[in-house]
Amino acid sequence: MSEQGKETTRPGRGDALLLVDVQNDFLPGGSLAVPGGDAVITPLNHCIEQFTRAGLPVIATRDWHPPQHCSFREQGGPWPPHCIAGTPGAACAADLHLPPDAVVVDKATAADRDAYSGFEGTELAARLREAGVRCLFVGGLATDYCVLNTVHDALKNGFAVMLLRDAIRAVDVQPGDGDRAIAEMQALGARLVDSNRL
Ligand code: VGL
Ligand code: ZN
Repeated sequence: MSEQGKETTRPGRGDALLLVDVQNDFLPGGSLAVPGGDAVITPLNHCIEQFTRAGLPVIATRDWHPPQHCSFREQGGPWPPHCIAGTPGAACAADLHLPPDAVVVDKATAADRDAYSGFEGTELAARLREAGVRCLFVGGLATDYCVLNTVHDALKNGFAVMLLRDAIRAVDVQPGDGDRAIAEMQALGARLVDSNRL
C-alpha cells in the first residue's frame, strides 16, 4: 500500500487502478455530459502508464444499460437515456489509453434496477481478491454518483482507497454535490492523492 505525503505515491504490489465510467455519454457532447468530464483523461492516462509499467492491474467499469432502463426519464427515472449497451455513447473514451489486458466490468445491466457502484451485481470484488488486490486507486466519472458509490463499496469490501482527486469530475445536480461526495469518501476512509504524485 502506498503512503500519502511522500514525494511520490508509487503503486506497488497489491495496488490496482480502477477507472470508473470514462464513457462517451459522460463526456462533453454526450447525452449525460459531466461538466469538464474530459479533464479526467490526461491524468488517468498518466496513471494507466504507471500501473502498466509496474505490471499492476487496470480495471475499467462501464455503465451498461438496456434501452428501456429504469433510470431513464421515459421510464420515470432521473436521467436522460445514456450508456445504452453497445452504442457509441457507452464506449470508453477513445483517447483513454486502456491497456489490451484491462479488465472491463459492466454494471447496471438489468432494466429494472440501477447500480451506481461497480461492485453492485458484479464480480468485481471476487476478481480483485483473486488478483491479490488490497488497495484501489480510483478515478473517473462521476464523483457524486458512480465514483462515490464505488468507493463506498470498495471500503465496505475491505479494500483501501486512494482517490485520484484531479481525475474525477462531478455532475453537481445541486451545487457542491461533488465536494460533499469527496468529503464523504474521506470520512469513510478514502485518501486523496494527485495523479502527478504517481
Ligand atoms: C452515472 C448517472 C447515471 C455515473 C451513471 O457513472 O456516475 N451517473 N448513471
Ligand atoms: Zn447510468
